[in-house]
Amino acid sequence: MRRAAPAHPLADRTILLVDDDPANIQHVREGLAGPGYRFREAHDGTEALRSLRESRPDLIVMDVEMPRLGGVEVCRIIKANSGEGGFGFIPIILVTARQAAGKVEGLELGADDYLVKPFDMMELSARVKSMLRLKVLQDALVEKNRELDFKNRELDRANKELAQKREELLNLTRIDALTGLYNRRYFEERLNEEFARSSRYRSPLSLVMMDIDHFKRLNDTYGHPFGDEVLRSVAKAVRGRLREVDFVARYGGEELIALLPETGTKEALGACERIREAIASVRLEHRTADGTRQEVRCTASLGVASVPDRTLLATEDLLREADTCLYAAKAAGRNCVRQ
Ligand code: GH3
Ligand code: MG
Ligand code: MG
Ligand code: MG
Ligand code: MG
Repeated sequence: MRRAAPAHPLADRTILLVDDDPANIQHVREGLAGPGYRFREAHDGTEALRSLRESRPDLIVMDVEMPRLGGVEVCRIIKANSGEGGFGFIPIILVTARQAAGKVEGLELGADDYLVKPFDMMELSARVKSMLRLKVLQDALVEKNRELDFKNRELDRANKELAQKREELLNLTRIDALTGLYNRRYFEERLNEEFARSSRYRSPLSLVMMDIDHFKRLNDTYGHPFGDEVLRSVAKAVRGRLREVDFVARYGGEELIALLPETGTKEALGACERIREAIASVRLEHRTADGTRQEVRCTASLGVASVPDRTLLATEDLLREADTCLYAAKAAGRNCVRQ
């Protein structure tokens, strides 16, 4: 619901009148009665500060000479607390019986305007209007800034979400859907990087190729979906046997491949033996339609090649050598490692 616009653009604005003499306050109230301002009153500096803590006026017209806490001191306190979380911007018109010398002091302390008693009511009225116009502009600026801050925060949040989504999407293009391992394409990217790093620093790097033994037979006996299940379990067993820094991918149908950085021939052979054992320890249960249960196991053959090696100068050499070793493992009777 839209509020009816006030009759005067500055009506509805609140002015805090601070003076230890009630007659002065009354005089100013009457003089400013025209546009429909709201008034609040305080009779010394302490009361003025208390009133400010309760709610913010749009303007303060304040006497300088007051008992206990004078107008100049109150002005200093308000202006020192005008930042975020403080009083904000409240224009202050100081009124004093002093001679014009005090004017400079008051303005330097941050009073926005200054009048010397006895003053012309028309002049006070004009200065009040000018100060309130300033305050209206300032309020609009503060509001705009707040909106911009809010929009910026929303943009930041949206950007972060987008970056995360992009990362997730990118990851999806690297993952093999069946096994959850990385796919061949991403493996090749990583192989190129790791091979280049290993060549540059002459650090050891091993590549393992694994192929499940007689997988065709397993598929034929228990069905393709069960074969998929076996493949998932083997992938999990291999991943679980390797270090965080090792990189495992599905290279083809039932062929997995692993990259072991900082791993030479001896350690690679050990790692392959552990992988071979882990795969041979996988136990799956197959159920036929009539409810018969059967324990199914499988084995795999592994071929491993390592650099530095004088004959392996490119990633293709390393891949070919590991494949040759895998073939040798198959020829040697399967469920074994060849290097
Ligand atoms: P070996 O490797 O010991 O020589 O015998 P093998 O029976 O495993 O022979 P090969 O590696 O040539 O055959 C791979 C089989 O794996 C053929 C194919 O039907 C099956 N296969 C490939 N990808 C998948 C898959 O995603 N799911 C299932 N269930 N089977 C697959
Ligand atoms: Mg006074
Ligand atoms: Mg195969
Ligand atoms: Mg084969
Ligand atoms: Mg096979």
